[in-house]
Amino acid sequence: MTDETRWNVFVYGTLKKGEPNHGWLSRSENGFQEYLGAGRTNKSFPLVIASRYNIPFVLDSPGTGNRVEGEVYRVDASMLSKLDELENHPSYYTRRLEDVEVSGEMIQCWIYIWSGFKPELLDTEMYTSYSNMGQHGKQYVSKTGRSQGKHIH
Ligand code: PCA
Repeated sequence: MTDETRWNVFVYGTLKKGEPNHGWLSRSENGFQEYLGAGRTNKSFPLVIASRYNIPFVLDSPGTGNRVEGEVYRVDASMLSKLDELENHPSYYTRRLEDVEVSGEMIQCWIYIWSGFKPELLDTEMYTSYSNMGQHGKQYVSKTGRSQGKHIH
């Protein structure tokens, strides 16, 4: 029997269209996905670019920063577990439900958030929307482009 359960996921970083990990989300072997539209978190969060690999993170500090802009997808359980694999949930990012506004409606979506960050990160620049090729010049280093080990810190 096939699993018909569908989940909403809000992506704000490298998984968006045109960004370095979008291929992971659009690959049909990974599971089902359907684009629902542009979204914006209901709460504000710090969206920063950090670590030596220039990874975009929404930090677990609601009420700080901006309402973050991204994209909402409807995915199946298979795709959700593939996204967890990419994002190292639950050991690195944590996936949790947050309210996201899509076409004037508020819907609950999974979002990958970083809880274990150092407080100094709150002093770095906070963005509304992520683009790898943005003016910040902090280009993302893909997992395959990282020389040592499997850890992503
Ligand atoms: N990938 C996930 C979390 C941050 C990232 O680079 C996303 O795009 O939402």
